[in-house]
Amino acid sequence: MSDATHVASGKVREIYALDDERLLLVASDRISTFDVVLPTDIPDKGRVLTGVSAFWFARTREIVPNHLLELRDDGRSMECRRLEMLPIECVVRGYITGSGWKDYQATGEVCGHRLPAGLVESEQLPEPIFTPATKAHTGHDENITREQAAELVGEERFAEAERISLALYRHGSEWAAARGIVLADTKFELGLDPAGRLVLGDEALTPDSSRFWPADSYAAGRGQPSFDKQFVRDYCETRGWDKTPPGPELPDDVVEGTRARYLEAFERLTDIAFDDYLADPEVVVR
Ligand code: Q0Z
Repeated sequence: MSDATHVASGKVREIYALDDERLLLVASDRISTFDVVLPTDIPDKGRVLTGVSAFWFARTREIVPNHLLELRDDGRSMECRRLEMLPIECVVRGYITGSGWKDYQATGEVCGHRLPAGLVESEQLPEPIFTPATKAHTGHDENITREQAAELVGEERFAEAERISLALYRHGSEWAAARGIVLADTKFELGLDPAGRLVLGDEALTPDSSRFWPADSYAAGRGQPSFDKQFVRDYCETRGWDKTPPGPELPDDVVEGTRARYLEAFERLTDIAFDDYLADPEVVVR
């Protein structure tokens, strides 16, 4: 870490430059809810997210190459190839929720996809849809139409990004469904390598980049509990917090319950014991 230069901070992650070609992505144990980072960490959350991402990178290489070079022994950092990131977020939705549900209620469409009439909140879509968004530097990503996205990256890139994103979502959602987890939607970040080929970057199919719902309590027609963050949200609601910073400190039982949910997500998705990951992070890429 000593010769790495800090280059960017996300809400819960940091990026350092290792050299001209390589970045170090470090996932902290910070947690955000209602868009605010809370003052209390969830121990091992960063390791769960890094391990889950690395797991998917190893298992989706036939769909698309990815930026992962090496998983570090700390289990929370990965060395990556530096890419030229596309200026769009590649979102795929299999269920109608979040901003997609808002847009559908207002217009009957999401990102230019006309959807069947009469859908209810959280309903599964007839088929997954690619719903690109712009990267907003402040506030929220904004959904854009396929035409707007194609203008930003070019028609051919757009078509390729859509095909890759849908293939990744189909793979991930089938794998997760077989393990009792509904992958409602997810966001990918694609970039170009020096040869101009599309490469999967950032994190992939993690609880922070996706909505995971427990399949056993899923029912259309209402909002769904989050697999990982529901204890935190419920606690914040009982506190009557106005959702502006600073957020509340979390009591030990909420921290422990949330940590257990992250570990459960890791183990259900990977079929690997989390202790085995801590002992040797490379187990997820073998
Ligand atoms: C990812 C982000 C994070 C803050 C830039 N392989 C790559 N090449 C070039 N750029 C990126 C990547 Cl992953 C890149 N982000 C998102 C991640 C903290 C922002 F850990 N920004």
